[in-house]
Amino acid sequence: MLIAITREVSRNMGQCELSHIPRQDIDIHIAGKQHAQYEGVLEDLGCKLIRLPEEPHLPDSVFVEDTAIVLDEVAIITRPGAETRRGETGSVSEVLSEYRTIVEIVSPGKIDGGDVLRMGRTLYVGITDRSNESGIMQLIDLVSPYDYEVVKVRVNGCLHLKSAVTAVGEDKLLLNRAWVDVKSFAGKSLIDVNAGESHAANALWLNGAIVYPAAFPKTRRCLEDAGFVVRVVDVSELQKAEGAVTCCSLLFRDELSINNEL
Ligand code: CIR
Repeated sequence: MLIAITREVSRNMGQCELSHIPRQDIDIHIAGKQHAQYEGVLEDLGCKLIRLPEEPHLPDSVFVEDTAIVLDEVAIITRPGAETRRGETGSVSEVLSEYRTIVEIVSPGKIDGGDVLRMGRTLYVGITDRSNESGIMQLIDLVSPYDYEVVKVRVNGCLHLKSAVTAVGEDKLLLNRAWVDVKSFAGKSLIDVNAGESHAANALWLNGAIVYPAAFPKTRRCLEDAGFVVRVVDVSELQKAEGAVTCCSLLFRDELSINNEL
């Protein structure tokens, strides 16, 4: 069983952080509906949802992915790169402490969960404006006792590593190679986004399906033609806040699933 932590859209999401896209009006009502549909798809795909209440004073708080890195053995509470987002971690830490031992990234380190891509026992970590050397060194110290390797990846032109590349299978990646150094992913099978859809690399691979934004039909067709099961969600209002599909949930296995596998 997978557990998904989500959080209701803040009514002030219009005041979100933006780094690489221009500000546009966000319809909060539509954003809330889109978010609810996204949650419905996660449930359809077998997740048990833990929905956190709205945090009106934290505009970006729907993007829970950035607040933690949850592994089978431990949960690492991040120190988000944007100061305005640091208040988001406490409530997530509280929930996660029921499921995992909690450890934390501390100042001067900063790291956003959107910069951490796990594939098996490898954690690829983006070097971005949101995640610095101190944060990454702390992460290495925290996860090496559990036998994870950390690979640093240069990212250019987008917010997070997972804006540029996400896993769509055990060793398959969907990526925009203009934004990420592909040499970091030697040995993996690579699927390129359509050249006209630069933001199309953020996909959520979940229980055999891919949760994927409606905004990228050409890349989606390419995934479907390659045999992937794609569950399309319209997240247009969340995209105006520079978010997409991985960022709206924190997914982790419950203890029973972990023990069954051992
Ligand atoms: C931010 O700039 O922090 C938010 N407006 C968007 C965060 C999206 N997070 C993610 O993709 N992991």
